[in-house]
Amino acid sequence: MARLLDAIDGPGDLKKLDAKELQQLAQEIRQELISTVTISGGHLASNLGVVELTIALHRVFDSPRDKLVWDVGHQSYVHKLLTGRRDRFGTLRQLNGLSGFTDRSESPHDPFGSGHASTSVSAALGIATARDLKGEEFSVVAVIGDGALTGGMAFEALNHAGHMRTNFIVILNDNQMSISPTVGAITGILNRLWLDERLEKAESRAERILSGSVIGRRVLQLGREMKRGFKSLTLPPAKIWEELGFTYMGPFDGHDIPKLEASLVQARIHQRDKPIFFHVITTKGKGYPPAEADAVRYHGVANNMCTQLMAPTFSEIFADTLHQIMADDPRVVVITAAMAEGNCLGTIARDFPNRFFDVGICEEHATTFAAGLATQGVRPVIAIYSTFMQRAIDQLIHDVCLQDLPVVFAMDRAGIVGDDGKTHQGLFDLSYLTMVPNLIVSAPKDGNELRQLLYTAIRADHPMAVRYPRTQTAISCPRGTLEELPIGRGEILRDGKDITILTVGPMALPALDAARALSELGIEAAVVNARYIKPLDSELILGLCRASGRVVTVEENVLAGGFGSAVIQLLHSAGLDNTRARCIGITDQYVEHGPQHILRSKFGLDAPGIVRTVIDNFPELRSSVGERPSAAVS
Ligand SMILES: Cc1ncc(C[n+]2csc(CCOP(=O)(O)OP(=O)(O)O)c2C)c(N)n1
Repeated sequence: MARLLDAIDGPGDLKKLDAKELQQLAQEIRQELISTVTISGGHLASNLGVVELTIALHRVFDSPRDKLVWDVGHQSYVHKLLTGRRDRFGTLRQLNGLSGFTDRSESPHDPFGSGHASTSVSAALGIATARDLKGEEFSVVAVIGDGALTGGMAFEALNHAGHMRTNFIVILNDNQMSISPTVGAITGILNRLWLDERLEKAESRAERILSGSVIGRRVLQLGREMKRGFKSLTLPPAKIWEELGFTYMGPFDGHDIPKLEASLVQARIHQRDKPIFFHVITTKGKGYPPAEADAVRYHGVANNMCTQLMAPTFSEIFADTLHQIMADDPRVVVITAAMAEGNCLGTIARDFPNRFFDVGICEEHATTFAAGLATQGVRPVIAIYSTFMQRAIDQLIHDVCLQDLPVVFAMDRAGIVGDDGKTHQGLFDLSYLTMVPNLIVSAPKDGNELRQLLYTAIRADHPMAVRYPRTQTAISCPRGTLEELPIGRGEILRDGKDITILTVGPMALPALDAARALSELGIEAAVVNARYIKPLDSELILGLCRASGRVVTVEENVLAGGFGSAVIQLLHSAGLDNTRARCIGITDQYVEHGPQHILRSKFGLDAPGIVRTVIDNFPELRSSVGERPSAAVS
């Protein structure tokens, strides 16, 4: 039987379907999500939860004229399927394929790009304000999850919007889940709204049953008095949004298309001199029993191309080492901004519940909260992805480093992350970290070194960052004795008189491969694991550069302001201007989604790339030994 979905080339086609067909369409969309995302990887449970909401939105509003702004954008797959991207859906998160988030360059139906949380209300308010300034007419809708609503920026925007009285709609997609259950006091308020809704429903059912008898009517009367008493003790939760300047509507069942549509039409007509807060209750993972039962696991599923190596990931080594350290040192606490799963903190949360803090999607607060803790002798470790740390640069500079407070930044997903693409690449941290006074910046080449650097960081009396990638480590890294690694000292991994290859983190490994290949060509390259990007091991670096006069730096970071820049500055300030330097890293651009190894190879961040850089830029090395072909040079 032909699928209804195959005839949906744009939102206009949705409007031709009747209620029964819409049910079938929802079913087909779920099938499509499950079959595609289990192969491509991506945010499965979040999208299963918004199928009906997305259909209803596209039937009531007229995209792209009306603007739908999805927060984070991880739940925009259904929107993509319904807005002319069905044929390309199989390319989701693959090289040159559809992005896993909204992207203005991908479709006119994506009025705002996303990836990081809590931006939708600000963006929608900006779009609506521009509309009003230009005297245009269209609707603007932001869709934000209860997880993203924990981010401070969402509240800044709500505060501003209520004050502006701008005509737009904020839809809260409330499934009580961030990646793990949503934390925070606001969640408590939302739960009460939900409870009120259930109470109302239960009450009308009871009324129908009890009103038939005298005793029943007495019981009803008593019940009403008790409810009034209960309500008078609590602030009606919807009032919060009303007090903020919004008209509150809801809560609505987010899986009932006809009711959603009718209420959205009301909201669309109603929106005149006040923004609307439209509260929808959904079930994360809806319609796929494994995802409904375990929405945390199915929030983001890995693609089935992922190789299952025996070696652990850097994230696992981090969490295991931190657990070991926390068992010995009661000063140590860990903070996550809603990323406990990604940072592998489950066991720590279980074993040290009083020293584990999930603060919500609140990187800024996490950082200053850590600073406050550190002033009192506590040793906070912030477990955070490199890309999300970008949110809190001022807190890092102003609250932590300016006061030289011993906070540890465990920066996961540093470097190229792969399928999540340009919003999630961890390619700026070396630049934004190394510019900050007092901050020590380090990167381990493997899991064993991560263990030692984390231990060093926790014992340092200064702020320190340890950055590590989204990957397995090359070797097995069992627990052992922890030792401090002297701050500012690198390690020579291989000697070589002709040229020095200076590397950051796991780039040491392809550099060693490259050095072996170069050796076959008669070029002897020294390989150095910088280990500390700040302070640099100036003695070691300058000594090697003085000897060979040639250096190549290799880093998974943007070239601007990164490790290579720091090395060149060091050479310059030491008067070694004659040393010829080449830097391998990310040139001035955002890096798309795709497999990590392909993206690395595109930027020369692998053994063949390093060999090429040496041969192309230092041709005299090769000519001095004659042309000798090598299989390793490709
Ligand atoms: C600034 C930032 N921090 C962390 C994340 C990682 N992240 C992606 S989705 C998500 C949870 C979002 O929860 P919610 O908004 O409730 O959406 P749901 O998936 O539950 O529908 C998190 C923490 C992010 N995208 N941006």
